[in-house]
Amino acid sequence: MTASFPPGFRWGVATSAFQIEGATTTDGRGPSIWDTFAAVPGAVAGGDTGEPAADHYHRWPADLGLLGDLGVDSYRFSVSWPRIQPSGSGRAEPRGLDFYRRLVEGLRERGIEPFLTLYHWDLPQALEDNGGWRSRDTAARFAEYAALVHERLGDVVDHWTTLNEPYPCAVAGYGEGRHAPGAKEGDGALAAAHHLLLGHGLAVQAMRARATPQHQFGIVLNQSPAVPVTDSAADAAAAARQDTLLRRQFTDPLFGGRYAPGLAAMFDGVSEFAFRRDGDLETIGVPLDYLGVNYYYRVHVADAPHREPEPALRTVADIGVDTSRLPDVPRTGMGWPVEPEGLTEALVGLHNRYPALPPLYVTENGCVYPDRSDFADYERITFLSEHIEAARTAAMAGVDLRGYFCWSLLDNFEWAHGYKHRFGLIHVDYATQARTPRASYRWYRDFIAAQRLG
Ligand code: IFM
Repeated sequence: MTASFPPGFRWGVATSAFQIEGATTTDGRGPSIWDTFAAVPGAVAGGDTGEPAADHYHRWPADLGLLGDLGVDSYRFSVSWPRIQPSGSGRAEPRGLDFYRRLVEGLRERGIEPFLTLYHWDLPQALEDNGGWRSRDTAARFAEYAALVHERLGDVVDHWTTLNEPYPCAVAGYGEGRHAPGAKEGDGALAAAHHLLLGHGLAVQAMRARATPQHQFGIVLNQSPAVPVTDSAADAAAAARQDTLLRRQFTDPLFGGRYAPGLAAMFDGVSEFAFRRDGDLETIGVPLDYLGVNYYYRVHVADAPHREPEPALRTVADIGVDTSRLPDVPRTGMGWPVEPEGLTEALVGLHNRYPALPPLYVTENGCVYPDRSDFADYERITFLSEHIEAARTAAMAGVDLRGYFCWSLLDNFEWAHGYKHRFGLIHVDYATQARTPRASYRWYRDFIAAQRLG
């Protein structure tokens, strides 16, 4: 691999609060929708919950040591909203803010740049009880919460990400019911997507009002380009619908100044989009300093009948596509097709589509494979090196790419899959909380060191 990333390119790893922290009732933390959802029998594999996760809430000093030894210059993590506002609004819980302050100060002592994400799916349950992201009020609450965190940490954090992946929040959470809060709706899920974007825009405005010049504001989107399984017009149209739902529903308002063309027609009879108000597009389209791209796989799409013929009864995920016909390529332990070229395609595609696109980071990329007893995860090393090469190809093609974050530092709670699937460069024994770096940890450490030598 040629060492030709731009000067100053950042190398990091990513985690999120609910997936690693545990300590779900400690220091005044309130319940989140994922605590509630995980308690529903059958919702999460193995009946797993946010306990113990990787007990990072107590073991963060040792985890900082592992980050330091890895040699990353940047660390992407999220703040747990229910630690800061246990019931979703009102004054901040100082113990929650103090935890993140200690973490960030520890990062800075090691010369690691904190990339803070405000929302990685753990909505305070109290807000869900008032409608959750279906409700416009949640967008306003999110901006208040963002301002509280920004006020307390603005002197030690420069990179502020509002949302991680609003697509699964809205579609898996409010449409398919696979994620918290477990709803299966049409209009409600489309409203959730809109209010997530609105909350993002309001939060950036609130933080920017008191920002210093070095503060950067961004959002993270998952990008899975849709590929039609044949060259038929019907499959091409199905792929376009898939891209509209997963990508353009978010990227067009954020970077194109408009709602995605085709979205309203796709959901004719499902939603009247009455939740859109004058001025929302301007708020959502607030200029950003960066866009984070999470890439894992492409979606292969065939045209198919709607599962529910009656539009008024359809969920948001029922868009007349079949995504089960996978290509004949290797798959990860989660069954996801390994297609590094999809990362190049995602980055170059964004660059070509949106002239006003801010600089990009790859903010998540990683994989799961069954472990060997010696944690020699050669498949992960191959996966990461091929995807880093795909990112480099995009940078060479003119994409303003500023960094790459591997998902994830530690094994963690993989949402509805529970603890079964392990994404970590570091193995976590959940019974003892012992950390064991995998071979990929050493590979990434050596790779980063080699990049610095040029
Ligand atoms: O674990 C998740 C993460 O929380 C969001 N992006 C995808 C990862 C792997 O599924």
